[in-house]
Amino acid sequence: MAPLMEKTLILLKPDCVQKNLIGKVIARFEEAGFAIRATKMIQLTDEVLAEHYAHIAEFPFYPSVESFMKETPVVAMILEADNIIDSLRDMLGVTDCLEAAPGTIRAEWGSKEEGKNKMCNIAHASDSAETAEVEIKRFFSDDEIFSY
Ligand code: FUP
Repeated sequence: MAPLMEKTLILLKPDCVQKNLIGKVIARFEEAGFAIRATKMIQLTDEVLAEHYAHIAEFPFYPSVESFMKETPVVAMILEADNIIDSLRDMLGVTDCLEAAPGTIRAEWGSKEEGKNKMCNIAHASDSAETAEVEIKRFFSDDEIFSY
């Protein structure tokens, strides 16, 4: 694929925070050569979750996702690299931690517990350039984003 400098929005979810894996996950990002352009810890609210997860709002599992995502603060980040949207989602693995390829973050650290395996999956990453643009604006103001 031709190089294309992209930014993506990451949320390190409450299971990542509760398992003390923030440092290990960020180390994987840095080892991959992804530049950290912004980061902060935030407590998610019902309002922001309703926007962020509008595409799953009608599913019966949404209330569980909403309460899980408020269990602890999350770490929001903007990362930048060539083709990072695809490479970061490859590094994470698919949504279901039981199905995620060996070596991916979700296979290694996500929940294998029935009922939690799709929800407690360590991190969110934007799924397209269009989504990344909207999600970056949702969580960060311009003065919180750095290029260096
Ligand atoms: P992803 O892009 O991998 O974060 O996955 P989705 O956008 O499809 O899912 C959004 C959120 O819903 C994720 F946090 C996982 C959760 N989810 C469930 O809890 N159960 C499901 O069956 C599917 C998704």
